[in-house]
Amino acid sequence: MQPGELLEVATQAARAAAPLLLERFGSERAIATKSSDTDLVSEADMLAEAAIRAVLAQRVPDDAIVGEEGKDVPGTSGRRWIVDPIDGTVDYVYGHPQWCISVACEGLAGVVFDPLRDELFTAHSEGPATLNERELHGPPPRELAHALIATGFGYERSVREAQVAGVAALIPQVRDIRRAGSAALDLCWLAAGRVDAYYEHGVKIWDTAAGQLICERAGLDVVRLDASGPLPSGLIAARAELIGQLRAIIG
Ligand code: LIP
Repeated sequence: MQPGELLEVATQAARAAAPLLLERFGSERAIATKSSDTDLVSEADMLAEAAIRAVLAQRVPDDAIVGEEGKDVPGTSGRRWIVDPIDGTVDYVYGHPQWCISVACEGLAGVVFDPLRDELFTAHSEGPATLNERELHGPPPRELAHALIATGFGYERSVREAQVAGVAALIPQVRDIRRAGSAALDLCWLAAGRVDAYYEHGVKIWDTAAGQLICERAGLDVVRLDASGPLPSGLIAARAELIGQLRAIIG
């Protein structure tokens, strides 16, 4: 399959989960917690991932699947799908309108679908990043002091305590920060120029796989942040000239 065909599969899979998520949004309750008592999972997460997996099983049955809520599926094709049925689960459960569906064929195609706004962010390895078929090229050049920075915080107290130092050092030196609650949306909003940079320690591959490709195809740099003490590894994404300045501040 060519990257463009894989993108069509990713789009079909992401859209398959949207109706049930929209129907349950605003009345959903968490059914369990995971890494900490604030890391929620809902029945909607489980149902949405099942809908996505059903499309992948039918369209690309020989491919591997890694999903936030389900068991890994080994494959024989060499391709691996990375699925987050609701990125922004806490937002979703609270009725906070900032969540999305993220489906990636690792390194080849990625879709982030925001059903509330009907915004479909896409990219494949041989084409542009797009929002509802309009090409994306990231934010314009801006100096750090005028930059709007998206970030997020971990579910574990020890990680959050370590993240405070970085964000405290950052806030006086930039325009402002934004904490949307969804890494996938943060990355896509960066590709769309709605923020100037995004960084976060502790994000998982299913949070970022699609959004990272969309940022890269929009011409942005996406760089790994190494683990440091209690801070787990993560990533930073921005125009190249901002990456070094931000890393010097957040450590
Ligand atoms: C979320 C990430 C977000 C992070 C949240 C959470 P989830 O993923 O997308 O960037 O700050 O703590 O991890 O759990 O909603 O799929």
